Amino acid sequence: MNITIVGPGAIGSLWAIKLLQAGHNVSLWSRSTDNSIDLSLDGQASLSFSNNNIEKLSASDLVIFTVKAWQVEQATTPLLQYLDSDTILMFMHNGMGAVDNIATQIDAHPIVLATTTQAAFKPSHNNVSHTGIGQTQLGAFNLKGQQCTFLVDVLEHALPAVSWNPEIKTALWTKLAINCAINPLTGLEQIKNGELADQRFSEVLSSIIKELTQVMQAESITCSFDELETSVKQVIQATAKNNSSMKQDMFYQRKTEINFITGHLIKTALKHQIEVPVNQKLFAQVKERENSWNHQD
Ligand code: KPL
Repeated sequence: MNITIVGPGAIGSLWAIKLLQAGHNVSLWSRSTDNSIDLSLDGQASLSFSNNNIEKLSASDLVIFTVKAWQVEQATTPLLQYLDSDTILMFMHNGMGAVDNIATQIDAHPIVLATTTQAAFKPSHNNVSHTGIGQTQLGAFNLKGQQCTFLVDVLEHALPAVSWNPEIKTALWTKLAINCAINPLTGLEQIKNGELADQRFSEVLSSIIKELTQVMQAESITCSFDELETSVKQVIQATAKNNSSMKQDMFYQRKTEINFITGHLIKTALKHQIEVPVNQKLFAQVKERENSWNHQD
C-alpha cells in the first residue's frame, strides 16, 4: 500500500519503519522542511523516507495521523485538498473528541480510529526506541470506515498485535480513563507512573475512577468501578518506570493533551449532568500550569 504518516513523533516513526519493513511504500508528512528524513529503530541501519511530498501524499491509500489530539485539526485540514475521497484516514492519539471536531470536513473518507499500547521513545530526531510491546485496536468512525477491517492484516503483519474492535468507543474510553487517572497526577507531581501505586495516591485515584465510571456508564459503556480500577492499577504497574506523556509535556513546558483527556471527560459529564469535582480540579491545575507558560488556546 501507499501510506503516509502525518506526525512522525515516536509512535508515528515506529509505524513508519515497521510498515516500510513490511514492504509498503511509506512517506512522511511533518513540520520539518527537509524533503527526506532518515530514521533508525533501536540502533539498526537508518531508513530513508521522503517528507512532505505532495505526489506521494496524493497517491496514498492510507494516511495515518499520529499527531497529538490538539494538532489533529491543523494537521488534517490543509491536506484534504490533495486526497481522493477513497483515501482512508486513520487517527491514532491519546484522548477523545479531536476527530469529532472535524467530522463534517472529512466524512467523505473512510475513517478509522486506532488506540495503541505500543510504547516508543525518540531520544533524538532520527532515532526511535521501541520501549514497550503492546496492542493496537482499530475501529470504524463512520460507515465507510466499516469497510476497512482488512487494515488489521496490513498492520498486524508490520507490528502485531492488531485487532478490529466493533466497539472502538469502549476501547477509546478505557484508554481515556487510564490517561485521566495517570497523566494529570504524574504531570503535576512530576513523578514516574509507578509512584502512583503509593498509598498517598489511593484516595484521589479512587475518586477519579468513581467519577469516570459514572460518566462512562452514562455513555452506555459497559464498565464497573472494579474493572476500571484493575485496568488502571495494571497499567501503573506495567509502565512503572515510564514517564507519562503529560509528565514529559509539562517538564518541557509544552502544550498538554489535557483538553482531550480530562477535558473530554468533563464535557461528557456536563452533557449528562454528572458532577466530576476531582477531575475538574486536576483539569484546572494542569490548565493553570499551562497558562503560566503562555500556551493559551
Ligand atoms: O498513555 C500513556 C501516556 O503516558 O500518555 C500511559 C498509558 C499513561 C503510559 O505512560
